Amino acid sequence: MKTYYLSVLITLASFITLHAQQKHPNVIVIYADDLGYGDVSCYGAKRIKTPHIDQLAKQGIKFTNAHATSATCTPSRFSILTGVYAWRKKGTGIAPGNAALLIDTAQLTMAKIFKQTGYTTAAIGKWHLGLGGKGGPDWNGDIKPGPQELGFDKTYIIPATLDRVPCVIVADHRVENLDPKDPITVDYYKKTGEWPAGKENPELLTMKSSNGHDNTLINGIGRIGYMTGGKAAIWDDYTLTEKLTAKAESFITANKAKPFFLYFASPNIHVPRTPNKMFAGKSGMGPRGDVILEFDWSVGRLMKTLDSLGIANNTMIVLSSDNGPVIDDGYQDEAAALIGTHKPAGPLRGGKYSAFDGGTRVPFIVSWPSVVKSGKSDALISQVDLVSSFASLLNQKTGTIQAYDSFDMINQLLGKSSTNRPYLIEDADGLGIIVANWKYIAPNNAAAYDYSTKTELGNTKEPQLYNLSSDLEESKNLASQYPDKVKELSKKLQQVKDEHGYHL
Ligand code: NG6
Ligand code: CA
Repeated sequence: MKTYYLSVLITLASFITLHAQQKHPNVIVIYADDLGYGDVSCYGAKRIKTPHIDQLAKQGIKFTNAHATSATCTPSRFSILTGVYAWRKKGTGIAPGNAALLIDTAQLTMAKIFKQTGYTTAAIGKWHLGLGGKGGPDWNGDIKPGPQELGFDKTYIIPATLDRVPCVIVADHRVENLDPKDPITVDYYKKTGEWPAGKENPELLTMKSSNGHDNTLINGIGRIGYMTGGKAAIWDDYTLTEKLTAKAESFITANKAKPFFLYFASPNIHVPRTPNKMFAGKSGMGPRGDVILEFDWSVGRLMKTLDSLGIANNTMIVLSSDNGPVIDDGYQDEAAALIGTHKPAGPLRGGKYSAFDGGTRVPFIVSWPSVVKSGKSDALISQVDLVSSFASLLNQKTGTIQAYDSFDMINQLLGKSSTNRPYLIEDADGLGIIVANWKYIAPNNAAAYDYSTKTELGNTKEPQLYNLSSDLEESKNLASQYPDKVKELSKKLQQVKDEHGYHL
């Protein structure tokens, strides 16, 4: 009899633990930079193999119609973290490296949702949402407000992008390894200090620019913006992913016993592409392909760490990218010459910076082995939805005032529903809207083509209407054929803009 009760108790206890765990899984958002819809093998890439990402897709759900909110980085990051479209707020375009923090500290964020539920939270990797108060960051003092004032307990970040100064890591509120006797100065308008610039000393370059990127030379690579000082703090481009991955692994290990949330924003595969020697030359596609391998490796490392700690089953991983792919983004790194038959945007038209789907439709994978069954989902979903979906998972209210552009799509994320978002907004130079299989791009005066990146930007002075189910490549503008559809979608777009304001 005794054994009977004991076994009932044990079963009950393990049921309760499992249930508690399933309510509070660890959550990792792995956010790649400029990784295209067609850049990973589970989304159709043939010339490049991404076994770890493929494994994640195999054990979880591969979304085919998931979008970043914008075709560039800063606005997409603003939206994924706040649940609000960046185009509603002025000054949320690609941020210089000395921009002030772009998110109001009173704003609800993804990190706050987890923190309020008792999670330990961390942001590791690329930030690119500004730092510091009005006037920007004090690189030599306490750098705040920043991610820590937005709900992240621990932070270890690249302030802006790999190609923007200062090329230093900010650990919590301080520049890591900064020698106070060698203070940092940053200027985005004029040269500061004596460090050579690519423009003046091209003979010192180890990687030549193809467009811009001719200001201060750091590690032989011309950057955007000028800096001087902080020599001991300068990162090593070639081992940066390795370093950030190790940091993420220690965070996971240190918090294995209680729920954690990790926002791991990889610097891959943005320019300058500087693969670790483990990957240099391995893809046969030059540095662009090599850093895809590097990204895949870092994903694998995180998965292995979870496995070895016995917490993989109860960890939810969401993997995606901040915008679509670009081949030449301003450095001569052979990306175009070696691309061969590889299609970074897969079947989609356009890429980074573009209003076509190549700009925002990106890989999006959700894995949570103990809860999510393996599969594929064609549900229309936006990264802006993660805030409300996580809130719903944790039984929290986003308090309608805050993450107002974020829809609760937790059932779609967990594979329990494939219902589309009622509409989805894409932001490039102007706005576009998708409703079911129809996509409308509002007329706008920006250039239709960018000659430096060789990207079809998709801007025209005429309205554009595409049927994505029969014409995924957005090749046939049906606007004049379906004027009522154009009217309906442009009205819907205007209504969404008017609901909470806009500046675009
Ligand atoms: C562009 C840069 C590009 C990249 C991009 C931002 C030039 C010529 N081009 O202005 O290299 O840095 O900004 O990329 O300087 S993002 O992914 O962070 O949005
Ligand atoms: Ca990006």
